[in-house]
Amino acid sequence: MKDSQPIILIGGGGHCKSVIDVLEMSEDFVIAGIVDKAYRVGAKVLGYDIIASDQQLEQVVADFSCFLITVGQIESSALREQFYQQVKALGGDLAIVVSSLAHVSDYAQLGEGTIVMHRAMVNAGAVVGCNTIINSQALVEHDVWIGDHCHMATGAIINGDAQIGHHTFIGSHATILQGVTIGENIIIGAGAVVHRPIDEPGVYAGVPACKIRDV
Ligand code: JB2
Repeated sequence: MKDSQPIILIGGGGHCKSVIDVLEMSEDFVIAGIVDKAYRVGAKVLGYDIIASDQQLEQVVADFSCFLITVGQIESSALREQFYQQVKALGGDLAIVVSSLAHVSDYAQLGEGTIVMHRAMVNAGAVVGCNTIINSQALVEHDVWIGDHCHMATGAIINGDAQIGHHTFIGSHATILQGVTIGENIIIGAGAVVHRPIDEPGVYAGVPACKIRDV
């Protein structure tokens, strides 16, 4: 039997619950505790203890080596990125987690701190950056490039050769057509269809997707 590595989760809300479910099905990790806001220390998430607050992170990184940022990301990636940078600066390692129900091609690459959740697929030639969420049932097709601190929400479809810049969020069931490039700091609303390149930061929605506001 192979050894499971203790892992600390940072952020104990809804996304953390989904991550716990992924980790419990993995033989690679055992959940050692959760870090959340100070007032939540002592509470539990799905039976796992919130063992420390952000203020105690330095000590937690001294005691453990492997981490995953489990604060979610609906619009801004700022909090996820802040914790990612903090853990790295303190010398911690960010895990790469792939659900046993997901498929990641042997010809794809995932960056540190990235999770591929249940029933998601990352196909051949795809490159996914660091601290990115490929959420349940998302599809990342062949040769797609996705940057750091992104979130492909549940059921999002990123077709072949598309590119997604850093800090960009693709909403649930949005579709990015083949070869389309989306820049940094862009939010694509749920169900949108993007058929042309987008480079100006902002929130885009609809079919075809149009800008509806600034971020
Ligand atoms: O400053 C913070 C902080 N602010 C919020 N420090 C720490 N350590 N944790 C913080 N949090 C924690 O993030 C909250 O205490 C809470 O545990 C969590 C936010 O929980 P919530 O359930 O509101 O959202 P989420 O970020 O876990 O999940 C969102 O994103 C997912 C991808 C949700 O909208 C989910 O539905 C979605 N699937």
